Amino acid sequence: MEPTESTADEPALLEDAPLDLPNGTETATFGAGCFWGPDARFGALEGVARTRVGYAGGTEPDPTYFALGDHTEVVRVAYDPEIVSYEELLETFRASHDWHSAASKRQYRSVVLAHDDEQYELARRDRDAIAERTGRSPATDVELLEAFHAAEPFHQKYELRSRPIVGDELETLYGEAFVNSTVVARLNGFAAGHVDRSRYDALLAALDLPTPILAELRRWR
Ligand code: MHO
Repeated sequence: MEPTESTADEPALLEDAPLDLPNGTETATFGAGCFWGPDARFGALEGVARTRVGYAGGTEPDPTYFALGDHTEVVRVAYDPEIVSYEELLETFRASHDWHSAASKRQYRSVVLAHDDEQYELARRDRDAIAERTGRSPATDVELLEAFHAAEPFHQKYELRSRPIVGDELETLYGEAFVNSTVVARLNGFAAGHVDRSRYDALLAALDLPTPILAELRRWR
């Protein structure tokens, strides 16, 4: 993609969506039921730079929402480990879904897809610790990630996208940047009720968006 030239009255959001994330950014992948929910939960977290929903954990080479094969709905999270740890992401993962009941379908199973041996060990340990603490055995699978297949644009940042006015306008304004932006991830989290008011106010104060969109975003608080 060509870099977009910036003009004085252009909203700040585009600059917030660099194609390459800084060195040291790490990635984590979780399946926690319908991916719309965890997309918003993780997007709200300080230290999370980007979220994307998709399909993983199966063998079908080219899954789509309507031809999922044996894959599971997952969210992929790019994060700065200096701000948020993998253990903290595991807590958010637990809080995002009912991890003690087996899911109705493989599409919605509880799964940690580790990107390396360290994540794998941490996720296994977390599962054992939670079993010990609660006396209930988690339905969570812990596996190594093989491939992530991005879901259709319609599913990305779904909570925000489905808000009247704002979702459509932001998506039209930002195109690709809508999915990649950290700010859009936070707004998606706010749309689902996961960002508190003072953080939301600080976020809005820093945004240089067209007035009608900002006015609508302010109405949500
Ligand atoms: N219950 C949701 C699931 C969608 S999710 C992307 C629905 O069909 O409305 O699996």
